[in-house]
Amino acid sequence: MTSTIHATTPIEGQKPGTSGLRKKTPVFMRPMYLENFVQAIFDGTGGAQGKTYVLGGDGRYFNDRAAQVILKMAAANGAARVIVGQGAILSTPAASHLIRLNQTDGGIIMSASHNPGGPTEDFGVKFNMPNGGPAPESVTEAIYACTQRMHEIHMITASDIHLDKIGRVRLGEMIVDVVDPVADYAALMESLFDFRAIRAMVAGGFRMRFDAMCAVTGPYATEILEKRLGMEPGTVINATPLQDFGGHHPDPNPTWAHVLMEEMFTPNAPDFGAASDGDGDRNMVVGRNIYVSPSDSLAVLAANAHLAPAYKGGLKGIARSMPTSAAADRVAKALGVECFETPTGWKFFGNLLDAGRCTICGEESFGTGSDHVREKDGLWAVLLWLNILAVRGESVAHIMHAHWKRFGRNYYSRHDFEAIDTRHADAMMSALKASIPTLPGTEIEGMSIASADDFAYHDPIDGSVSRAQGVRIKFDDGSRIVLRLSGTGTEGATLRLYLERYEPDATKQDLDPQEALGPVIRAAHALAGIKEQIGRDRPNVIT
Ligand code: G16
Repeated sequence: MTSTIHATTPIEGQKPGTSGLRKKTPVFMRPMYLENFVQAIFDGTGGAQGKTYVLGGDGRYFNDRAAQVILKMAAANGAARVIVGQGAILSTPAASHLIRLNQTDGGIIMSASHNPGGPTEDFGVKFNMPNGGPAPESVTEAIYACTQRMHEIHMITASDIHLDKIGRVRLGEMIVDVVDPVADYAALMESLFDFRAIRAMVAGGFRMRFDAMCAVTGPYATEILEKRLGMEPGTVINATPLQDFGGHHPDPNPTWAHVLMEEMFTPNAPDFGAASDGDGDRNMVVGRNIYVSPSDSLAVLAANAHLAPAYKGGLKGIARSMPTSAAADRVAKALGVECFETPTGWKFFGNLLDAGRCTICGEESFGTGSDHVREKDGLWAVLLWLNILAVRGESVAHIMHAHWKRFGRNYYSRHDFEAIDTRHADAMMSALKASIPTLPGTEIEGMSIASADDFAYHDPIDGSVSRAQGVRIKFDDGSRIVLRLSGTGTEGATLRLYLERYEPDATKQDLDPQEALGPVIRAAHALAGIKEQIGRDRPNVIT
């Protein structure tokens, strides 16, 4: 077995986005593309010499081959040990947990998350820090800088390792521990929640449907929901992870998880439904005849978290991404705890969690999590919901209506315009940003603009500043419009338009959100000139 230095040249465009580097799979499979980026991860984080890493991915096409390359590169770069999920599989939250549990020097996660997988779809790689969380901007910038001056990569010449067999093997000098991807994670979940109360609810006839969308969560959900909580076999559908996710778009939202949505709105629907994404960090929650928006889910989880053993002492604080609705802020106020507004991207929660300033975090993009790991965690959110349902003994619909009655309802929706021309998207955002100073005081759709800005985040822990995180337009009645371009797409640009309106009157809280948001939607289109700028007036995904 020899360690070889391979000459290479910088490859353009290896700048990590909202969550690591995501590209079309054929791009990742080009000669040296993966290798350059992985070498940049090692170089940009002080080298791999003597370090221990976690490695796993969501099982999408190219996951297995990429894992072999990464292992051989880790060995050549001097890593002491890599802990790999069996079959090179780990959900993102499970990887985060393993990094923390084993106190490793970080981990490499192979995933393009909610993006489709397959030979012509998407692939991704990201680095997580020793705290288990996604690398912050300072580190992704350092990695990117390394990609720009990359001239050699290190990789040993060796046969592939059998990653299907649990146990310890050696790759050159490096130890490779192939571990059960589910066991430690399932044990963690059992330590956080009242499984006995949930089992009793299940024994009493409670029914659930979990759509794993042929992605990584299948084995985790089957083990926890069916085996440990006693739900009937078949509760988890699309439970076998497939390289192309069975053609599904593994993004748990009403558009892509429509099969689950349809079932939950039938007369004989289960009591509770949920779906998760490609790598298991996102979740969608739906009750019988009621969809729970991610922003509302965060607020309800925060308001009721004390019902679960792990959070019975209360929350230290709540954090949400800026485009997420202010529903959680109202809960934080009622609980008398701090509330933080961060840019989009789970990496921004890491400092707050590490500093003990917040316990629960969430995003409108179907992400919720807590300080148990440093990633959002789809199954965690589902289990906290189940714990709350078991203790309260009420339906999802009842809990939602009671929540709105107490706190008011933040009607909320996100409109996505996907795969638009990047130049048009950039031009639209530039024009909108240029108009910011003129917006306050403007009357539109019977509302008056109170303030407008391009969101900048000042991290209260390390003092770093992240600018240009999205245009916020706030109205004097509490309504809000946010516009930003996605940092996770791989095709053209995706415009995300986030819409919010607050309704304190309990007699007006049952409207269809699109109807309730009508004036806000019209105002957004007029202010940003969406049709004129990008040539589209209808979103292709509404969440
Ligand atoms: C990632 C990030 C999230 C972010 C989401 C959408 O999620 O971890 O924090 O909210 O992307 O980002 P964007 O609006 O830039 O597309 P995931 O599940 O894709 O890893």
